Amino acid sequence: MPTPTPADKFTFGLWTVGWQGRDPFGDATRPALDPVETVHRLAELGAHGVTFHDDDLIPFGSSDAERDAIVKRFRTALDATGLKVPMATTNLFTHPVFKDGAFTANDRDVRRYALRKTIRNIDLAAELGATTYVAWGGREGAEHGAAKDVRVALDRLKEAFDLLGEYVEEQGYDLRFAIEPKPNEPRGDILLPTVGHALAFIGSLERPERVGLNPEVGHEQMAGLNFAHGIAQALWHGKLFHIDLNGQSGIKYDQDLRFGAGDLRSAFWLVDLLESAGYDGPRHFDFKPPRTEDFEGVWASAAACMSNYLMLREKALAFRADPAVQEALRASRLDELARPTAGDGLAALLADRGAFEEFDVDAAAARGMAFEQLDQLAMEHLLGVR
Ligand SMILES: [Mn+2]
Repeated sequence: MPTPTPADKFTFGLWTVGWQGRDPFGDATRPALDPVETVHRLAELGAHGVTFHDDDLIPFGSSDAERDAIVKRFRTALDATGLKVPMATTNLFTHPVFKDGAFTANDRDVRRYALRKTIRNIDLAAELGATTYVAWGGREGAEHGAAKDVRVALDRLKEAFDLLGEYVEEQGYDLRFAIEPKPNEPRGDILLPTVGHALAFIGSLERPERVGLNPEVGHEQMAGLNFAHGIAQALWHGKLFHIDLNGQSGIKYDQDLRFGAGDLRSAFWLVDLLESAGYDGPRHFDFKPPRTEDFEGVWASAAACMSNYLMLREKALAFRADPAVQEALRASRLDELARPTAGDGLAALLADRGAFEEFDVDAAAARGMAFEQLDQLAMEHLLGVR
């Protein structure tokens, strides 16, 4: 079984392995984990880094003195293990004050508080060397109709990102924002529900170059979408700033399974895409070890996220290197897709009788695409029989 090393850039949120198993129907099944222990355990498992929401590290309501002591202890653990903090984010969803959202809450004072809470943690993120700041707006949404004017709420969301961008620029931080779309849960309907919605929104911001995406496997799959396709489009726009890897089985509640569990074929195509596209950012796991597990199960689950990625990487590389696959790709005419449709210009296209007047439509319609043979080769690689 492949063993992860920091060069693989695997990272975990404190809230992932630290999830206590509290769900809408049941209490916690595990005690709280000390973030310092998490740092040491992740380093032992071969991870590259750790990420956090402000409140994961510093309990909500801590005094300044408590906060300083916690950060100092955390830094000591990072220094001792060499673990990095490539990303941080803000908890704008747990406290009841955020029940109607944060940057888009109808209450203006809540919006101002949310911005200040975020800015406070941006300072800490920059201090710890993070270069990505994730924004998941889980409470930015609605369950009612007229109670949320979506166009006006989007004005406020744009205002928030413009102000945060201005702050980061003023401070001279090397920090970019990554928006994390999600269709629903906890709100009935969340703003910026998919990768596509978020991409369009980013284009309306004052500093679009500073804002990209942090797509999560399960979130797109909750909307019934093809995750690898969403990631491909994010890459095409130069907006894949970060990624949340986990597993999901179809359209249902947010499962946050370990990476590779859920839709295994989709995970294979995702790893194939990330590796062949040369994505060099963190491979960040945002999963929840099921509440059936004790701590032994938690660490087994974290290790499995990494080994599943590495096993799929081996399979994807072998798939691409297989001469039979290269031949099948040609038979499926991927090389032809890569050729411009009218590289010699519009006038030449209009003058080409072979393109229309003399085009044998029936012969073209009768050509098989050979996609099944190609896809079965992927299946054989994935199942380990090739
Ligand atoms: Mn999730």
